[in-house]
Amino acid sequence: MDFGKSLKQTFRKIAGLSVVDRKAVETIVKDLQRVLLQADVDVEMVAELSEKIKKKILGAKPPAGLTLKEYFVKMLYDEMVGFLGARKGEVALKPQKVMLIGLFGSGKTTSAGKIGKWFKTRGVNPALVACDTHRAAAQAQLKQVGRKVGVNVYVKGRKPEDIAKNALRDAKEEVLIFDSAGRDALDKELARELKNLGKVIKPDEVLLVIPADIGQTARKQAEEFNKLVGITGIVVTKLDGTARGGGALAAASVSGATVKFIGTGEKPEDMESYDPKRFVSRMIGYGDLQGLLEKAKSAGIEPDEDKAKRLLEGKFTMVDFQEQIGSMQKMGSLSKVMDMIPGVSGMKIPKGLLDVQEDKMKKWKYIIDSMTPKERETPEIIKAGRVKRIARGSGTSESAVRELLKYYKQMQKVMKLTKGGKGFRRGPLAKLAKHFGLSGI
Ligand SMILES: Nc1nc2c(ncn2[C@@H]2O[C@H](COP(=O)(O)OP(=O)(O)O)[C@@H](O)[C@H]2O)c(=O)[nH]1
Ligand SMILES: [Mg+2]
Repeated sequence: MDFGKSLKQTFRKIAGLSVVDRKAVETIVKDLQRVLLQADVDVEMVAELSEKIKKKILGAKPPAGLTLKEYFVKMLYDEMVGFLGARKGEVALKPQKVMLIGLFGSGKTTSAGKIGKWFKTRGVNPALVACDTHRAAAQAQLKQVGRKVGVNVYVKGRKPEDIAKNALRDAKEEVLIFDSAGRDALDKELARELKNLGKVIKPDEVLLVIPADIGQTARKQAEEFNKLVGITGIVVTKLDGTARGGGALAAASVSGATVKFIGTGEKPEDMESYDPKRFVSRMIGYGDLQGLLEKAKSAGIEPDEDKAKRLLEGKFTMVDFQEQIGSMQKMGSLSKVMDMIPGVSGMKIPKGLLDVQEDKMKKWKYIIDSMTPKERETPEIIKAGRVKRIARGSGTSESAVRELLKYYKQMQKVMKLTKGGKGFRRGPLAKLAKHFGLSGI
């Protein structure tokens, strides 16, 4: 099973714990160890992390507003983020020279095209330079890659240094990405070739390309390359095709180098700048858990067990809706909030539901204020006569009242969907969602 799926299950197990005692923590840590070892993470690193997690959770006093279990989830999330990358991999969007190095088949040529596309879609004009003269078809391959993503490829010259020199002289593009030759291992010959090429290029970035399937060996490779030729960062490719991606990322992180890009497929668009937070969030399917925890805090939303229970039972009234509107206003746009809620982020929600404007929400608040308590509890009784009265009382229009009622009905439908949805009503994530009083959205 792949790393992301197994890790997600471990998080679900935490959310499903009835008590967080020593035994429960031991079980979770064992589970995590199995997941990490399967991903080819170094044994010592696994042992170290296990001890750290145990120490942090046993006898811990959770911060205000979080239960011990929620704290456990958040702590493990933070630890995983740190484990899979000390830093976010930022590559500046500015004119620069990027040199790609690495062994045979690691994905240099493919990555050159992908990184070119990455710059291009961000408005910085790139070109590729074909400095691999070692393999016969290498230049033709790069040309093809360049055609695919619609960027120039410079090939003039016989030796790698000459090709680089010519490109540096001729190219008008803002970013130059230099492809280079690999070998089966980092031998003297390759080291010398890369050093010479580096002297000519004077690159701003030297990115070592490493395939994820080499797992923990990534550390040794990164250290060796760094010692012999110097690197500014790592590109981890082929994360899509292996269960060992976690091991490779963790190993790259301890080598001291920053992973700047990750390759997640063979297509030109399958490359992204690496953000460990986003990577872990996406893997465990929590949306941006961190962001939600922080936002919920700053918005001062207190857990409301009663309300949450009612919502989870599918009793969703205008009163709940009114409260939700209040929460939404505090937390920003509804779509932002939705993205961050466990169990909801992956759900199909009618698009219109998310595009409610601020001023509309305000209007709706006035409208609900103008309803009688009975109307709020059973909005179905609001027919033409009541619509007129409410419109007048709230200083809005009848069409605004009708629109709100329609929206409310749609919301109820979504509620019914979430009721049956996995991991939301009954699932282990429900509790966490409850904490935010947002379970009904
Ligand atoms: N699935 C997958 N395949 C990749 C990825 N990156 C590169 N490849 C494949 O790996 C093989 C070697 O890539 P190439 O760029 O020629 O490696 P190079 O020798 O370092 O230049 C090719 O078949 C690529 O299509 C990736 O992120 N995912
Ligand atoms: Mg190549």
